[in-house]
Amino acid sequence: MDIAIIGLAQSGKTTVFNALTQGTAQAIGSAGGVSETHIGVVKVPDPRLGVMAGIFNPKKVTPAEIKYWDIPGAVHDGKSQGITGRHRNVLQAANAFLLVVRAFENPSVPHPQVTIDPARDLETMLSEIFFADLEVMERAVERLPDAIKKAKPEERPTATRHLEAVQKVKAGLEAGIPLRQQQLTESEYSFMVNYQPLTGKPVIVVFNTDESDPAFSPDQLNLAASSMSDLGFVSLSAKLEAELAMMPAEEAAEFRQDLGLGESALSQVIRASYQTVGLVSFLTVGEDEVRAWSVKKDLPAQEAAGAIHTDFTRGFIRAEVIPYEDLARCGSLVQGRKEGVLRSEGKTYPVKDGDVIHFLINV
Ligand SMILES: Nc1nc2c(ncn2[C@@H]2O[C@H](COP(=O)(O)OP(=O)(O)O)[C@@H](O)[C@H]2O)c(=O)[nH]1
Ligand SMILES: [Mg+2]
Repeated sequence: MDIAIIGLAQSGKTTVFNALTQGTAQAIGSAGGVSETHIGVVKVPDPRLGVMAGIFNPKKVTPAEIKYWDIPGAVHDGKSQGITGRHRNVLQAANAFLLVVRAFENPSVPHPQVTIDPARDLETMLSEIFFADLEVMERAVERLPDAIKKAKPEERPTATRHLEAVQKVKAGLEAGIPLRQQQLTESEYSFMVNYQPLTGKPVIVVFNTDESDPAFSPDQLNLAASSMSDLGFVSLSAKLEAELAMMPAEEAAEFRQDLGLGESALSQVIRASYQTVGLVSFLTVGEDEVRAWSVKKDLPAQEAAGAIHTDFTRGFIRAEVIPYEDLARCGSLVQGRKEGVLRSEGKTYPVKDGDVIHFLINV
């Protein structure tokens, strides 16, 4: 799972990244800084792993991972960073976006649009994503009729369907509907894979609030647009969270209690990411390794096997599945089989959160 962090200049993207990854990436507060793209791997906390480790006593315990990408902006000119131009490939490859919106006051960090206005900034960023897709669709609509003319007769029907799919998506975008909310047939959708439209990706919005106003809530903003109905929302003070993330865990917990802060930025963002993207974790267990894997909810077992190794999809025979609670109660796979809670499932079995799965593979 790759999540790209986007947002206006000085919204706190790098600070959020640091809060999530306990990283030391430099947050550039003054104009003119150019830095590298930062990639941070975050381990998804999962208490079920500890319980499984108690049963299997494995050599290794490996949590699921989410990769966060912090994309720098070369210019601090008030434009969004990275939507267009050289970082587009990173955005297209991402599974979701973490959109940082500035809600903090900080006179020493000038806002590119001068005033602090989270609703405006959120809309600015969402429309940039829209326009990036529209531009791609418009170019395709101009180019494709020519391609149809030049196509061999037997390729013409496909090329025509391609154009129709692009026109449909373009019309949807013009009506303000992001791709992820458009109703496409499987065939129409397959043409979109070439374009990797950005509005097809889930968006988790992080309101970067003021340290002095941790109670900030997006409810106070007017975010009624239906194009926003499927966004995830998190509010946190990135600066404070980044500082806490650098402290020893015990000390951070004490501060958190004193300040009346709830969940850490990391667990808030991970939970929102799982919810918004529709992820679940399944587990694999054994004496070598107990491990969690994140996949889309209800993904067919055959495809879920591909999360472990791409060859596993091709060689899939069946999956032996036992829900985590049952295995924790039974204390062993053998006992689970005896009690009939360890089941054998086929290719299309939709994977659920907490399934402990053993894939039988023909390699
Ligand atoms: N007061 C305050 N300052 C912040 C907060 N988040 C970021 N900043 C400051 O804003 C400046 C820009 O942050 P940075 O993470 O580099 O923004 P980016 O351009 O979006 O990557 C830095 O000086 C940060 O210290 C916050 O929650 N509160
Ligand atoms: Mg930055």
